[in-house]
Amino acid sequence: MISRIDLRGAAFPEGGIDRDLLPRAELDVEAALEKVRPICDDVRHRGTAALVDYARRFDGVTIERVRVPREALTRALTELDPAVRAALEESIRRARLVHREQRRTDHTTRVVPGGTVTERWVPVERVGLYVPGGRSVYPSSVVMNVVPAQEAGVGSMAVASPPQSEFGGLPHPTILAACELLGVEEVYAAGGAQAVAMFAYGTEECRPVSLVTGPGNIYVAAAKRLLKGRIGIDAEAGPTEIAILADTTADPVHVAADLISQAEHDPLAASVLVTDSEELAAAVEKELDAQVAASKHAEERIRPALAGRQSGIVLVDGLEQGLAVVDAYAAEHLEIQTRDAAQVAARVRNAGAIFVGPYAPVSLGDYAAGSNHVLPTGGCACHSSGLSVQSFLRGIHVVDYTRQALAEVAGHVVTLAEAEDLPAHGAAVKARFDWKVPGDK
Ligand code: HSO
Ligand code: ZN
Repeated sequence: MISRIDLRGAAFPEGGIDRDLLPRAELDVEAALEKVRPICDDVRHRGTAALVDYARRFDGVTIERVRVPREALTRALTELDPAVRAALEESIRRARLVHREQRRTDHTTRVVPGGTVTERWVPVERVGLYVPGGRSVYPSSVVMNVVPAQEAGVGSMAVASPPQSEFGGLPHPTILAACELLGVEEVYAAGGAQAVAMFAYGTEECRPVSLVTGPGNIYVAAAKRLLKGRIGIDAEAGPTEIAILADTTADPVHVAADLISQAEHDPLAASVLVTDSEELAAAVEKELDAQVAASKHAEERIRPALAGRQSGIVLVDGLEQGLAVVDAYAAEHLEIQTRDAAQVAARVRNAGAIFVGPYAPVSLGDYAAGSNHVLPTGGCACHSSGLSVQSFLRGIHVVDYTRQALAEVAGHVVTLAEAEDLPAHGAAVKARFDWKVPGDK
């Protein structure tokens, strides 16, 4: 069901191994761009009327307005299963603990006497959070987007999630309940590219936002790419990924269960085991057969995900090569199930999140570790981080110099301005000293 890639005996060059040797899904966001462009333009020009039309066409619902009424939010929370409410509350509590500590404090550097630069952290004024609602309905993703935004101090936020015919054209009730629990009152029944366009351009009902975060399908990713610049975006989330670096100390039952857990998301999800143990590989293959057969989403998602070319068991010669492979892969989620797992984890350079040892499965992080589950996919973990308070802040440099402090460095500014053939830059400094640079004869 899962293929093997045998890298034993392969040369591992100094600069890291060739990523093309490793399994990975390809997502053609470029191709979706042409499809979403007219949709985004339409929302820009016709606003709510366009969103209502797309709700009919793509979601099969007839709605008159896109904004979810207040009563629907309160009702959803009242009707929420108490066990789900308790679990969401605990998830929120833990996420708050972690994200609160990420808050940045302003810092002032005294560069010279009379010359300071302060880095002032300012939250984005208004953000739009997209919550998917097709194959996946993830109230946990509401938590993972809203909590960091709130902890950053974002003053205004709106959530959009696709209208569901089953629920009278409203987003899924668990999504609404999670919004209510978090105190988010502005919720829209809009999905796909059109929801991103609503956030970017604004409509009669929804004020435009400055930043859009949250995962979504390929059309959401394409709309984010198209509208980036007008709005800020987080990453373009691709299908979920789990990589597990494991040795003979790992329990094949756990390894198989964890590989399956993320394969459950999507037929394009990636599950990758990297091990130096042929014995573990064989035991995991056997376990996969047994556990997949007993899984609810086996046929439509898990089997295709595990059998796809994005998944595989990578055999390596030892831990060093294993580390080289997981660094080259840069997984969204990386589990370390080896001897001295914490020490091994400390050596990893590239991963969205690292899960250490036998009692930190990715599912824990998905719901209730306190960490964020919106993480870089597709190898982007080598240059980007997951969602955090930082994603919702901007650092503004505030430059404050006295006359004397400017005088001290004026000559250097003028010299550099001349070196760049930008004499007006130098003139702006000279004008403050009667056109004579301090220190000149
Ligand atoms: N593993 C997903 C997040 C998620 N899992 C939501 C369950 N619900 C991407 O990190
Ligand atoms: Zn998950």
